[in-house]
Amino acid sequence: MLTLWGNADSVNVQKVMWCCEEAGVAYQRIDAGRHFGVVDTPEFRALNPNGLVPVINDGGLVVWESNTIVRYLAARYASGTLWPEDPALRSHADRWMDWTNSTLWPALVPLFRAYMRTPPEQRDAKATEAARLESLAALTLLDQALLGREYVAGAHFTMGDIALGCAVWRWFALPVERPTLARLESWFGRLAQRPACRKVVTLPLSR
Ligand SMILES: N[C@@H](CCC(=O)N[C@@H](CS)C(=O)NCC(=O)O)C(=O)O
Repeated sequence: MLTLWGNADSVNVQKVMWCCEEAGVAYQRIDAGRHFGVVDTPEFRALNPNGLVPVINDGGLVVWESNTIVRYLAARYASGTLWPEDPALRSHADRWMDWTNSTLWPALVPLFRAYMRTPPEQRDAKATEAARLESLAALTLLDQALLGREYVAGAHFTMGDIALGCAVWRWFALPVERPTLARLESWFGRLAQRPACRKVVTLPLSR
């Protein structure tokens, strides 16, 4: 059975859990990261020298970096579904996975930290508003890209929706002003109907 290290409320760990659930991969999860610690132990650093979760061990193969894990699992266990076999289609899933880490998540992180990790009296209102606007700009771009698409790679749910959906859930779950982005909301509504998403992603955010 695959072993996954990481706390269940981590955005990056949720990508891996959601992928396993969709692909029907059985896994055991070991709490690590945040208040669970573990990530600074020599044993964990031998698995991931970065000291970050998620990490998996699948039959002796250790993999870290959440999007790499999702790609590995999709290619190995869900080829033709989560992993589009057509390279052109796959490039759409891939680009939104990379965009999640390069553009959307860096915009969302300060917003997430302000509301979930900072007491109200210590919040920097200006920086928080700047983060909201930056997140909104990124999500407006995504909303436009979803024109004529059910999912980010086209007509079918893929690994691209998993990585992106975990980050976008934070936007919807945070107590921020959200102008209507109709295509984004419809797309996320489709993701949120999936039992695997409801089981491991669309849960209350924890502080
Ligand atoms: N680029 C990495 C980032 C991993 C990351 O930042 N993980 C966070 C949790 S989301 C972490 O391990 N933080 C240290 C901790 O929780 O102790 C990935 O996508 O896997």
